[in-house]
Amino acid sequence: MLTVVQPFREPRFPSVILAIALWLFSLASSAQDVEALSHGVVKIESVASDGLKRTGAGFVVRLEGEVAYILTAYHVVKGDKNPAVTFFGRQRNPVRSEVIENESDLDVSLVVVRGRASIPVSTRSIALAQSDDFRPLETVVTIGFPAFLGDWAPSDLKVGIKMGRLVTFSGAIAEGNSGGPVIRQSVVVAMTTTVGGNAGQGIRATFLRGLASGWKVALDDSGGAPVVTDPYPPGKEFEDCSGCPRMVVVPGGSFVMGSPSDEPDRSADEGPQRTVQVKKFALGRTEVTRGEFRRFVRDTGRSVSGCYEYDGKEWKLNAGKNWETPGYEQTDDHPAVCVSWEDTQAYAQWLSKRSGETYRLASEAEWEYAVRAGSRGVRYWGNGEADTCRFANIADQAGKRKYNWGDGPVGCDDGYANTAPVGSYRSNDFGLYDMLGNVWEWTEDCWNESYREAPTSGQAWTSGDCSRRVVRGGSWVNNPQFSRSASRVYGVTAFRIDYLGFRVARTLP
Ligand SMILES: [Ca+2]
Ligand SMILES: [Ca+2]
Repeated sequence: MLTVVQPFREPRFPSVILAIALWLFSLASSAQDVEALSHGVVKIESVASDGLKRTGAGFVVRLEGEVAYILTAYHVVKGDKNPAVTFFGRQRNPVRSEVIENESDLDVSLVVVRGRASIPVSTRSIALAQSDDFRPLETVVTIGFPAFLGDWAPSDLKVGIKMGRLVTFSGAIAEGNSGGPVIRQSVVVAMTTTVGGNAGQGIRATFLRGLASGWKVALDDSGGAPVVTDPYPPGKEFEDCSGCPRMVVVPGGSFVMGSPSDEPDRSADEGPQRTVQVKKFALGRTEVTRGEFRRFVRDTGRSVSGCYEYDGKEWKLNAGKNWETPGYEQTDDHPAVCVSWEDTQAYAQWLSKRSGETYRLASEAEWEYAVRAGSRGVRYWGNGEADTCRFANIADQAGKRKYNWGDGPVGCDDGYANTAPVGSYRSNDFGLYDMLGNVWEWTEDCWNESYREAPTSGQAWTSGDCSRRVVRGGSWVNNPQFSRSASRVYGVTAFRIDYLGFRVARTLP
């Protein structure tokens, strides 16, 4: 599964050019936080009265209530009172803006976008520098829309000379960079006006400040710190380090945990139902994969061997089996199995150290809140079993063919008798994959026979039988009764078996 790395769009360009863009991205991002800055850069598309279309850049200098104030080059918006503005993260959703001030001699315009729905919550402003203390040959970065590099493409520039209000620079820039910010240490030092060849010039920020003041725009001067709002909006996906599991931000909320007494196939330990509050947190988009787990084993030298292996009828402890050789075919995109609860704790510790963030298992309450994703029924795709093969890898006709199972498996066929690559089925409404099915997942909680006296805070329940921990979601070998949002079983903490894995959670600030 490939994920397109922001800020690049679908590769509409030859791969060599994309590779250059990625190289530039890595260069630029090594010096400044390009992704964070991109939230302050907009794409501007205008159509002049003669029908001429232009694409350029602009940047947000003030966010005030439901209004974003954007500086751009006059020649980018010339002849169009209402150019289209696209914010970062809303690539398919340009909004209408209004040009409210022009300074044609200096090639600067002020554009506003109004309305809460038009401005993404992650938008930030970028501060304008208060002095010109950049030097010739210093490396700065610009973010723009040159046709050959793509959207929100960062380019490193070298500062040239200062001439009056202007400054020159050299680097890979083109028409789509016009109006874009030239940034040093997260602060705008100039706005690009003209470009040509591998060079350009721009208006220094100190003069832009004078213009803004004349236009009565009170600049957001936070010294370059983002004016944002929330770095972890619900639904955001992120990775804290290369090779770290991809995470999804799960919104906070409250929900009814457990199953009602009339739910088919339920067991008594799924009650009594109670309302639980869950704070916003991040949860692995998928189960931890074999490839991700290998990194941890290689790095720590941890011995993870001995596993209960399925022979088609029952499970037998096989000292020679482990997460790399569970007894059936897997690739590195399949979920790691033969992993004990103790292994998951070591993995989370290792990941926390590597990323500097707090990784752990989800509490059982967080896990059930996440699997439901707002749904109240038996499963996140509904109450019945009919759609199972589109949403979850459980015991089905594929497994029945391989193992000659009797009645019990679901009637559909998903093509996987054992584990499937993570993310092969549809997600739930929180964007989480394989919450039901594929492999069972360890949670943090100690085992208790019912929810009587269970916490309602969303925290893990750390009393009860802590030699056993709660396991959730069912797996490739289990019949539909276990692929229910409320279904819960347990595992002894040292237990390793070929249908049991995990996903990690992360505490958010
Ligand atoms: Ca299956
Ligand atoms: Ca699962």
